[in-house]
Amino acid sequence: MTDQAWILIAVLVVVLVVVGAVALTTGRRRRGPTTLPPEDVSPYEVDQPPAAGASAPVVTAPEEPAPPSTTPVPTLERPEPVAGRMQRLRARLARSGTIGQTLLSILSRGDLAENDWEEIEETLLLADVGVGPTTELMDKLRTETKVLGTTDAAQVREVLRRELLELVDPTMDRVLHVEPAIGDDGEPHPATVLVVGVNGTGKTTTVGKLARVLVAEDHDVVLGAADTFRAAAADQLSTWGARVGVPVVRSEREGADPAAVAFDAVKEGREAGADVVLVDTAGRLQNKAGLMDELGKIKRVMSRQAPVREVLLVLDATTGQNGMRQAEVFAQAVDITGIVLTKLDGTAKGGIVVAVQRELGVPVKFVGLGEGPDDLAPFEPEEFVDALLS
Ligand SMILES: Nc1nc2c(ncn2[C@@H]2O[C@H](COP(=O)(O)OP(=O)(O)O)[C@@H](O)[C@H]2O)c(=O)[nH]1
Ligand SMILES: [Mg+2]
Repeated sequence: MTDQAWILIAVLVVVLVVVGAVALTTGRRRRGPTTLPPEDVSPYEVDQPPAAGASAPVVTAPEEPAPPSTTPVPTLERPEPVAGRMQRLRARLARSGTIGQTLLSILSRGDLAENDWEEIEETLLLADVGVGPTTELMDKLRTETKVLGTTDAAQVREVLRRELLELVDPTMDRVLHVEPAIGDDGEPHPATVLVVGVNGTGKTTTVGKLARVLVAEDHDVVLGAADTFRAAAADQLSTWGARVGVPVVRSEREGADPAAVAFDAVKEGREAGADVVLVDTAGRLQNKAGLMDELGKIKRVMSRQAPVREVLLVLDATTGQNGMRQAEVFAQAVDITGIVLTKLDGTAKGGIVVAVQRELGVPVKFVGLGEGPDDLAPFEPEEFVDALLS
């Protein structure tokens, strides 16, 4: 063979090696461990969903022409606009509506006797409004109905509407704060949101739904699967992300340090120039000290990349007083900035909105009203009270 032929062969080998290496590193990106100090740092991976309209990678064999690809092109879902969601889902509050109707019918009897007031009290307590707010509302209603001196349904309704609305407090700031911000280093950093709560309350679902809310509002989102307790939790989140083209940072290993995954998610968010990073957590309520340690560490470690703007507590509206006790424990472990009340579609105990806000001094920012992907609505006090009275 001639020298040229040898050179040609050498060049071909080099080209093949380079092409092979590139093919191996594209597709799914895998990373080695980060340099995070936490004891138990895990390698993690990013599920990069394909961009809209992008075709799946096709491997071609040199000898035969590639058959037409039958892999379906993944199409991204377009989440429903956020405005007006609570109105759309209003019918789902129908069960909660019985509080308002019962109160209206009692108040319309006029000239109420003590047993009528007891009935009102019982209605409010059964709806989980809580003892303090119930007493407060009853005092106001006693005075107002006396002043009103009428059983006119429309007027009684107006009084009740005004008082219920005051109880729900329309003045609270219910905005999810994900506005862009510049860090101490002068660099823009993503707004980060940590989602906490007991197992089964709907955290992962809520993170998935929230991602859709943010995508609907044109945000670039990254999700962090810091529930490393069960691999299924990360899979669940990956599915949510893939549907709307949102990358999910997760650990390859069950039982990895959740703080390391949360750290990596925020890091990935910074590097990708995302504007919001949402981090899902496990809901282990071992004991208060353990919970404080774990959530405190996750929050601290995330803050190294970007300040944690929101800590959302997810509460299952159907769990009543038990849920309230859990809420208190979480509030002691980490500074909650907002509440997401899930499963409000499956309960007549809508009064928990009032009770939990009072107890924690933090607004309900979103409500879950079903299992559909867009069944999460920004909480609107007027809509809520109107639904109770409809
Ligand atoms: N009806 C209803 N079900 C919900 C709602 N939010 C969550 N769920 C369901 O609650 C179950 C537990 O949710 P998941 O997100 O896995 O809870 P996690 O353990 O806190 O992460 C799932 O079956 C969800 O579909 C809601 O607003 N309404
Ligand atoms: Mg979960």
